[in-house]
Amino acid sequence: MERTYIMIKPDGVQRGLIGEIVKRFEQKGYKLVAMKLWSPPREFMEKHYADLSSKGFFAGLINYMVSGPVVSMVWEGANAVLEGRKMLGATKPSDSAMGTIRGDFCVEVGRNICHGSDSVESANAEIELWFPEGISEWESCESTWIYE
Ligand code: DAT
Ligand code: MG
Repeated sequence: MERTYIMIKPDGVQRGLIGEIVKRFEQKGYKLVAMKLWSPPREFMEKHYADLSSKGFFAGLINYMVSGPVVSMVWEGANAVLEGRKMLGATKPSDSAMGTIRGDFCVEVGRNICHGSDSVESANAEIELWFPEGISEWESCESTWIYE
């Protein structure tokens, strides 16, 4: 089973969208294996977005991402990385299909309410970065009704 790192950004938390976003991943059939609400320091967020450090929007992105607490989660399931990205929608909300989280709940790329790993490799690195304490292994009673 694949695991992906999904994060509700400060605007998603402030706008009361934690439950809605968690609900969508639960209802899809993915399993929550790690979750915390916290405010990581600026240097930590810069590490998370290190590959974007040369972009003109980097400073604004980091200011936004440390403007309040975020919800960090790991969701597990078949093709969780790619499917998770589909559920979030395109990076720019104006390109995000209706029915996706970004398509349904936000307007601007700089306030796009959620993050999802973009590959299995980056998911593994992000899970290690955000959950050095490890994740919870548990058996879901739904698994035989979700997978054949
Ligand atoms: P994604 O979050 O879909 O993986 P990304 O990794 O390319 O997209 O960028 C990370 C975040 O940076 C993105 O969610 C919002 C912000 N961002 C990306 N492109 C931007 C732009 N052109 N202007 C402002 N913010 C941008
Ligand atoms: Mg990205």
